[in-house]
Amino acid sequence: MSAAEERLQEALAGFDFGAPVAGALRYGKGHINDTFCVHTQPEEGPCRRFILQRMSAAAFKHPDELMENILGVTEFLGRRIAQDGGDRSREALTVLRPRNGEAFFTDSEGGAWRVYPFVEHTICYQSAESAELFAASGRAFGRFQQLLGGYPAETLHETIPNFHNTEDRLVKFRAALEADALGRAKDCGPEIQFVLDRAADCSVALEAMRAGKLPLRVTHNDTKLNNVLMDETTREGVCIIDLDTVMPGLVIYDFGDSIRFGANHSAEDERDLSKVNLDVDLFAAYTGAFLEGAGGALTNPEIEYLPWGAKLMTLECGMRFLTDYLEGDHYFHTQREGQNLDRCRTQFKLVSDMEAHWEELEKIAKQYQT
Ligand code: ADP
Ligand code: GN1
Ligand code: MG
Repeated sequence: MSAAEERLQEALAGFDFGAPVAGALRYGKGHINDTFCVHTQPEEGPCRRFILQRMSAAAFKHPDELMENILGVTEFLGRRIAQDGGDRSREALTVLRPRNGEAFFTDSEGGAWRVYPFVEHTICYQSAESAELFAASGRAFGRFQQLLGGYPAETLHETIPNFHNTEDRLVKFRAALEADALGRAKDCGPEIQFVLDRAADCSVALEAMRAGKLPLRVTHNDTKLNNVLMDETTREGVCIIDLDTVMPGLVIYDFGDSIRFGANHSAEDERDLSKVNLDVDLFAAYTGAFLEGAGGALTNPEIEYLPWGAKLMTLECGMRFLTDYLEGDHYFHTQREGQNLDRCRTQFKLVSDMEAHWEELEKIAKQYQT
């Protein structure tokens, strides 16, 4: 048995799944955590599934603080959903504590593991198959924003410091470029120049925040389409997942990250850049639905800055992929060489498209200002 398999077996033994475990298979397309789907085999009744995750040690330095956030947020969401007459076990994640009663299980090498019951009868999409589906995801993320409106932000730990601080991401990019530890900078001259040409953009949202135009709220911060589970029948959003980065942030980050990932028809690591194009109709569909889901929570300046949220999240994500490429792919999971550089290129293609369609994007957002 490999060391990784041994740690997995330790983690499985650390939880009571209510029935014997029939197997645990790698699951999902997340870039950060190691995710497994656990199948149980009860003597009677149907098999139940669980999501078992080893939290990324590269991303999260304090799993105790991370899980404190998640326990607080899932409990809060569960209560709000139940008050609204919803099904909290389906519409919010539930943490299954390990046998020792703590918030997560620690294996013999210090790996931190957690378990959620699998939210059944849902689909996790990797791309928006239709404007309706993308709009449904927008409604769900907007509602999430509204539900967390009253959450005590001061109790949240910053699980990744400066997560969407684009100025700080630029500083980190410059440091990686300066170090050029693997001699890879020579392969990405145009991408490096793309960032340097947009250094001033990195301050736009932060300047607006410092000027008091954009308020800090409790935000999700990782609103890709594959972080919301959709009902397999109605195709409406059921449950927002991947709560690792719920922290104070700007609402335009949540809007923007969804656009970055979902408002186009190609994979994030597509190599043929002619296939990577911003779909303005998807942008428009998401905008209306997100604002509807948020139920009037956004102020006029927040609505005005939505296109900036899209551009900045895309630029920042491209910069993060490029930084990881320059540093040797330590942060994002990769399945092939050069994948982080390919991902960076798709992001920059989308940024260029957003710049080309800027007036249209501003016009769409403006319609919703009161
Ligand atoms: P990562 O941070 O690596 O993206 P996620 O928490 O997003 O990890 O989980 C990875 C994938 O696992 C998701 O995209 C989704 O497909 C699946 N998943 C996670 N939690 C659940 C759950 N409770 N029920 C069903 N599927 C889930
Ligand atoms: C990661 O965890 P996942 O795969 O949902 C990353 C996001 C990036 C995204 C790019 C904690 O999201 O910030 O935007 O990859 N999550 C973290 O696809 O860094
Ligand atoms: Mg995820």
